Amino acid sequence: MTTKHIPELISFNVCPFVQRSAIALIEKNAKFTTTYIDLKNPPDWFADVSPLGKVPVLRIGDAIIFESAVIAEYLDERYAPNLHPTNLISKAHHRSWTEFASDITNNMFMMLYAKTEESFKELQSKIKKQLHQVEQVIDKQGPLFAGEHFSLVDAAYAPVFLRLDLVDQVYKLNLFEYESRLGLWSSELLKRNSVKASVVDDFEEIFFSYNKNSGGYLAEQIALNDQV
Ligand SMILES: N[C@@H](CCC(=O)N[C@@H](CS)C(=O)NCC(=O)O)C(=O)O
Repeated sequence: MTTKHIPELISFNVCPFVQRSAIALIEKNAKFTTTYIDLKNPPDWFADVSPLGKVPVLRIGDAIIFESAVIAEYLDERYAPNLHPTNLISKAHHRSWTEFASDITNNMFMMLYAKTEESFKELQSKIKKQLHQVEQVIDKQGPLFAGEHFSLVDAAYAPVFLRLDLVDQVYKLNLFEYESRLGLWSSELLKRNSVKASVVDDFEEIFFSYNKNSGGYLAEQIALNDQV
């Protein structure tokens, strides 16, 4: 194992889990390269570097690190500044709520591509409830999860807020009020340089094009709104 190599982030351009890794790398001002693959048609070498067949993967020389939470921990240990609190309980608390972000991310993914109105609405209310749960534990003043300092848990929620915000511009999800504490957190994350720089320039276009091609309930609603 060596750390002299520049990390290579193996990515899929709309993946929220990859975005977490990119945000952490950028926050840490680390040099890295990004290799994009098409998950629907992955290159032959992908199976050799991704035991679970998923992105993100971080390749450092011959070493392979997979799972976004593990990548985040590695980056935090390797590069300053520290994006975890030092207090052990606070650190574990951040990790727990990062796990929670993974559940929201998966529900969001299923909502974006849900085939029926019923499943879409079910997931929409599940996410609304989950966001309300997070709102109970975030720092009261903000603007970020733990107050003023950016942490890895912020990197896990930013991809969720980014996608919900894009959808909200064309189809009102009504998941939280923009004037609420969650709204403040979301807008703070969305204007952050690391978050903006963590996705490809044409992210919005690509994101909506995947959604449109899914033929799901949301795509149908967006198309209907377009006709109005
Ligand atoms: N638990 C994984 C989830 C990563 C994940 O689900 N990535 C998706 C793309 S956003 C993927 O690679 N899916 C391919 C598949 O499941 O076959 C992590 O946190 O890294």
